Amino acid sequence: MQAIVEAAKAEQWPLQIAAVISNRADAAGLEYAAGQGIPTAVVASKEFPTRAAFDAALGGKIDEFAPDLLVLAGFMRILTAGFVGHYEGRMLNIHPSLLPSFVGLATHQQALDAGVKIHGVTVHFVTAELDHGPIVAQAAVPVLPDDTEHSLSQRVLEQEHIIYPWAVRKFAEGKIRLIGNRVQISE
Ligand code: NHR
Repeated sequence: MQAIVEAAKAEQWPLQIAAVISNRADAAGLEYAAGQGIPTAVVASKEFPTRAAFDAALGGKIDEFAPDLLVLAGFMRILTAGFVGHYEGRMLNIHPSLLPSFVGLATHQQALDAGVKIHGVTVHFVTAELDHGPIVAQAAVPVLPDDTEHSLSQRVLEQEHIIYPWAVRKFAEGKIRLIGNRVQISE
């Protein structure tokens, strides 16, 4: 999230960051965003009895800001199909693996356990099926012999900070087209 906000400022993107919203009051990104003059909000997931109730409250809060694009950045709650449908074609996520490999959590450990020589990161549209939406951008990194989960995750994170801002900018510029399951991006 911070990398996106910094790139938007430095490169003077044609957009406004409408708000930064978290399901946890202690998320570090809230303080950063507030310091940048960005509106913030918390919808505390632990205060809701069901996923559907949380998603309804979250959606209500997001819609107050009427965003054109919703960007998941470190958001760790699986979203219901109803929520996802409401933002179809206008919600992005970044997932730390080369999808469709290694969905879910602990992706760097999954890559080490599988013994792959190349790992990476994927920006994708969010659909109801976890980590399966249309792929917008990917970046690959080598897996080195002495890698640990930490060293590998740091190498991937460097790429995350490049491709996520790039993808958001392309969306804001109207240069991303969804054709079925495929994403077309123009220069
Ligand atoms: N929701 C839908 N419907 N589809 C996707 O593709 C989603 C999504 C919600 C979040 C981000 C994803 C990631 O890239 C994401 C993609 C959390 C979990 C998870 O298991 C899985 C994938 C992602 C984020 N969450 C647990 C849950 O029960 C909680 C885990 C925790 O709190 O640590 O929600 O990583």
